[in-house]
Amino acid sequence: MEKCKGKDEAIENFRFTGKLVSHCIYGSGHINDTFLLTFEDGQGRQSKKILQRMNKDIFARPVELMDNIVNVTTYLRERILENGGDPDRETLNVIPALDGKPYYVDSEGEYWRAYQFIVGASCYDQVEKPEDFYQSAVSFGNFQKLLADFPADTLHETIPGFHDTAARFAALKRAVEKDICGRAASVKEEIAFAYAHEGLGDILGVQELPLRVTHNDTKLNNIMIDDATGKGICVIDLDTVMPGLAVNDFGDSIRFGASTAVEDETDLSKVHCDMDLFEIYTKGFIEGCKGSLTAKELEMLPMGAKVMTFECGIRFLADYLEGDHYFKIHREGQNLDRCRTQFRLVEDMEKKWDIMREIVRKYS
Ligand code: ADP
Ligand code: GN1
Ligand code: MG
Repeated sequence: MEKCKGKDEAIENFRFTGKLVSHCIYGSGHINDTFLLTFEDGQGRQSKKILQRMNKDIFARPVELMDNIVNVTTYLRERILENGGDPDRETLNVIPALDGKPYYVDSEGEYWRAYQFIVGASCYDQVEKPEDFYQSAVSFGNFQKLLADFPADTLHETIPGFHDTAARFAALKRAVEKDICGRAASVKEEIAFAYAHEGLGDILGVQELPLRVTHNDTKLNNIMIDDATGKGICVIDLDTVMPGLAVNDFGDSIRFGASTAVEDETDLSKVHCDMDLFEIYTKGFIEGCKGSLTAKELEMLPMGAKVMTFECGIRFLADYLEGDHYFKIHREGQNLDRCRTQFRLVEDMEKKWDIMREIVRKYS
């Protein structure tokens, strides 16, 4: 059982029932500290819960963040019920703290939250079956469609400028100039690649793309696929649900799920953007959005993929230069490896640009 300061205190302060029988670090998210807790009742029946220590370096206003999550999940619950679905499995369900708040602040000032564990479903770090990727596309498209009438003005901006690619580029430039870890000289090629693609930061902003309530972090491992039916059951990781662009949600899924390699692959010869997976996702996302995407949004889907991949690459590079304080790493150089896979994917998309556009046209 892993040690983590404040965890035991947090466990005692949520409305969990039964006796805690095990707890372990869980999942492969880069941001929060996630734990799986197992409780047992008097009859020996087990139930699982997710406990998370929110990353307050990244989410500076955890109370506002939880306000968003409660509002969004309450809204989704109503829509899911209207559609005859099961809100206990199809949306996150927040477990309140003993004082009724949707979070607990421990004696060190760390913020914790708890969710019902979604049973009989799995998250994937890489596509194992193309059908899973298709299912994730339908779910992310549908998620956006479900939130179409959510009052966007009630949402707090949890990370300002989250997908402002031009601002991300400016942040990279500052990181290069400051070079606080003395790493810039060893990543000249990556910096040159980023600088040569600076223009990508300005492309989406000048298009007429509607602001929608979007997820903004549509990685394959932020969706749960039902083990029995193979259907995309629940969109999770709602920390960045904010007004945003549909093409970015599309693009972030492509950069992660349509890659033939994991995000931190060190052998770049394995890294490609797979056009069969691109096609499967395109079909599913457009279907999931159920006719709500405008002609301009459809046209810009490939650009969303390229921009999101580039943006993620420069974020990884900036974090590497700044000493890996944003994205969790499990080995030295991991953020640099992540940056390299993203840049390789951008190059590959450039080679396959006409094919990508043709695929989008086919389903538009
Ligand atoms: P991060 O922001 O660090 O990515 P996530 O909220 O995505 O954190 O959670 C990390 C992982 O924990 C997910 O990828 C998933 O595997 C698992 N997880 C999170 N919430 C649940 C849940 N309610 N039920 C089951 N697994 C979950
Ligand atoms: C982070 O939280 P997680 O691991 O699902 C990040 C995303 C990046 C992604 C790269 C809040 O996502 O923006 O695209 O890592 N989330 C945040 O894998 O910064
Ligand atoms: Mg996540």
